[in-house]
Amino acid sequence: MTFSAPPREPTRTDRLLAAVGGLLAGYVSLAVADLAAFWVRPEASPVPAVGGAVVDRTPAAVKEWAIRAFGESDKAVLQLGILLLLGLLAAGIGLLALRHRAAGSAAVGAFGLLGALAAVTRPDSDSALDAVPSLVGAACGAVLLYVLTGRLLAPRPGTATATATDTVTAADTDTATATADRRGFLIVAASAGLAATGAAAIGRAVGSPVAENAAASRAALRLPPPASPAPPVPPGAQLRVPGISPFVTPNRDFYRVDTALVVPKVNADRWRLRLHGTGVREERTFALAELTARRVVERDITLACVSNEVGGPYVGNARWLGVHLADLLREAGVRPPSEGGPADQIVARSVDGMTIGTPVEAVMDGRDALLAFGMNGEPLPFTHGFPVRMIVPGLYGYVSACKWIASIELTTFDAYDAYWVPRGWAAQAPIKTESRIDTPRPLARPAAGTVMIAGVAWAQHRGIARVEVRVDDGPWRDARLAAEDNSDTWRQWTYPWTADPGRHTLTVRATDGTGATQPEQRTDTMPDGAQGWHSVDVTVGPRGQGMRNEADPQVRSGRS
Ligand SMILES: Nc1nc2c(c(=O)[nH]1)N[C@H]1C(S)=C(S)[C@@H](COP(=O)(O)O)O[C@H]1N2
Ligand SMILES: [Mo]
Repeated sequence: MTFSAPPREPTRTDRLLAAVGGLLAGYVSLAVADLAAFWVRPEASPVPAVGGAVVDRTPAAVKEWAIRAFGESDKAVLQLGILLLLGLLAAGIGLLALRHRAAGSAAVGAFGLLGALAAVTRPDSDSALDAVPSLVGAACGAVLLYVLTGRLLAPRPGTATATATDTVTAADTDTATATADRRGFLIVAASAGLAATGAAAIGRAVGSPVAENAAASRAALRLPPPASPAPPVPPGAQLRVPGISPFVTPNRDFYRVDTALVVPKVNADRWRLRLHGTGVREERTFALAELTARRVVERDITLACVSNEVGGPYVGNARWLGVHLADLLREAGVRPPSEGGPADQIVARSVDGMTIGTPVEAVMDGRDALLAFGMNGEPLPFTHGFPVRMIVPGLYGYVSACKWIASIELTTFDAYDAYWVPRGWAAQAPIKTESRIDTPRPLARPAAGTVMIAGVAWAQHRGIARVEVRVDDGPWRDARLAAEDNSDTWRQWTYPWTADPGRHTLTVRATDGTGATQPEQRTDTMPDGAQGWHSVDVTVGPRGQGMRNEADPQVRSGRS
């Protein structure tokens, strides 16, 4: 009697099944890990953890390319890329397991370790527990692969029988064995796949308890009435022109730019803000209720991203509710450099480890630099930094607008480079004077006659003094400016154009409150923000033909 099977050459079907087994082991690993992460911390799930590590190590040029190529889907594309790569590796591991059963499982384990390492070395990881999802997932995957490969390599009972009785032909044995082994494989594979999918579905339906608590804390937050309300938006600030960006960007349409692959869901009840560093008399920690109990101010402020190309969508205007950061700093004994203070940089750290450096001078020079908890009448959405974020009028978001803020450290620009600085972006970045044509949209085909050219212009904290429009190489003509809300907000503008049939290039430029005009020269977004005139090419059809300008809204609300 022989009990061990003679080694046999795997058939093509064996290899195919082995690759499927590898894929399935990978799938089960990720599904189990993701489920485990619900209880530990959603961010500790392997794909976002590895993705976050990739994001942090991505050269700025690649990040710029990704934003340009994929826009706000860049994160989805990254995670899809990771999944595809993992899929290939998993299939390869399946084939490896066919040759060396234990090696296959060890390889799954190695990936688990890699995921665990990525999770615990994320800047927001504060506990070794973050390793658990990847490890548990990989353990399940490794066992499954071992069992599945066992089915494929199973000793051929037929061979043993044949040796003992010598009555079945080789061909019969092979067929019988193959069928039996593969049936076992398929049964195990299907059960494991179904179990993992079912568990993942139940997990999704129940939701992460971590996120649930955060959502409950947000729902329970009552925004305090402002002691200093924002003046009502002047009626003339919002023009009635189809296709123009609305003066106030609704929260759901507000652009989102951050490095977070999983939106941090912070429980406001447990949230604390730590204030410390050079020149702080006594380190302090604030709970949300301590902030909302202070003198609350409400302000309209337009936020812009340094990654916004000329004519791009990463700019939006909202009504923020919060407290003046300068007051907190003064109470803590902080003086700006102009008063002899030792710190010239505020480094804000978020719960997900982002660091954002802001000049102390700008925060304390009297502008409405806010620790904001309200956005357009509701608590900050999770995507926009709940429970508290910074907003500093006049500075690009990456040097001012820290979301999910956890601490504020007073330091110097010499002593510390915030996240984007070693990645090639400027340490100091005031928002550049810019204007954008919202309508007509590029390549529109309006009918000849009066075409309303309209858009927005912004030069936060300097204000917009003038907007001019040029058709082809004609003279610059003054656009009509909408009423100004305040110098920290963008301004709508319109220009009724008497359009003749043919191809035309429309160009806009703005002049800010200091008298500086947006230059023609295009600059790159890197290192400190794109600038240059925005142009749109249109083809005007004969009167009464072609699409009407009004039917052609371009940038509806600050995003493409
Ligand atoms: N924690 C955190 N805060 C952040 C960022 C980030 O990646 N992480 N991105 C900054 C950048 S680059 C910009 S432009 C603004 C965008 O804010 P929004 O997503 O609310 O529009 O947030 C800033 N605050
Ligand atoms: Mo940004």
